[in-house]
Amino acid sequence: MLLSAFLRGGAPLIKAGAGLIAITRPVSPSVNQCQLTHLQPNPINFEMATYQHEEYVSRLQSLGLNVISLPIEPELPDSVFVEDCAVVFNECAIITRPGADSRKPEVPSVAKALQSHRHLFFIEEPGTLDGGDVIVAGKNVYVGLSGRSNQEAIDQIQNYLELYGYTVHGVKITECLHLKSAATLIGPSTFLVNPQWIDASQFGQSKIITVHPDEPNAANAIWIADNLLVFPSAYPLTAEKLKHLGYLIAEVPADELAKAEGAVTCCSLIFKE
Ligand code: CIR
Repeated sequence: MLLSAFLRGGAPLIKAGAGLIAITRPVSPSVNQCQLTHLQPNPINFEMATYQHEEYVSRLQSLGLNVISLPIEPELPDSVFVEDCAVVFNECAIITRPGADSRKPEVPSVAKALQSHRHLFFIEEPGTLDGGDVIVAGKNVYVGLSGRSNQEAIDQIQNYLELYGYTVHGVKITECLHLKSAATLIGPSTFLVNPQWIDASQFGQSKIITVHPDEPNAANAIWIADNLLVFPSAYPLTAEKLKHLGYLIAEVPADELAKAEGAVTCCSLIFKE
């Protein structure tokens, strides 16, 4: 891995994303018709959302990731949230069957983009799965039993991944859209968690870091490598805590797409080349 140090915004970061691909897709102009589960409609400024998304993409590029941008999907309001369409492992990828019907047409273009990189497995009816419900921690795969992802999908994932030695765990969450709203992996065995939305004992003996209680949405971070995180700039108290713990933080503006219940992990599919 290339570890060339560089300076941006005064903070020393490392180009730790070399050797990683990130699939992204621009914000759809119909984003205001997005699915909403826990939020009331709040007008999304398309130009601002696009600007913030471009900042996100350029930050991934500056960290060394090879970004593949899929064509815009003007008719699919939630199509910027590519994370929900697939889960990519080192050995294969699982193409999801999103829980919201309006999101199912987002999947084929993501599958097409992945087919030259991984062997593909597909979640079949009656299984439903959003990629935002899946955390891969080594050979443990945690799947949120949310309003979008069901036990049938978990059974199919277990079946596909047994071959590669993974163990799949169904995880209970409350009051949030996806497992990754409540928790993300920020180290080989370290989770950033909002304990109001998940009982972290479900992650076994892992190390747990909690978000600041005033920032319930701050548990969604992208762990690139080593101790480097891509983190939404809207959560300064949790960011400060993480910096004190030794994390390097690449902060990105993400508040416009937060009105669509999206966070930083949702906007990319990141995997080893
Ligand atoms: C939805 O409800 O499906 C979108 N409005 C937000 C999806 C966010 N995706 C994610 O957290 N992985």
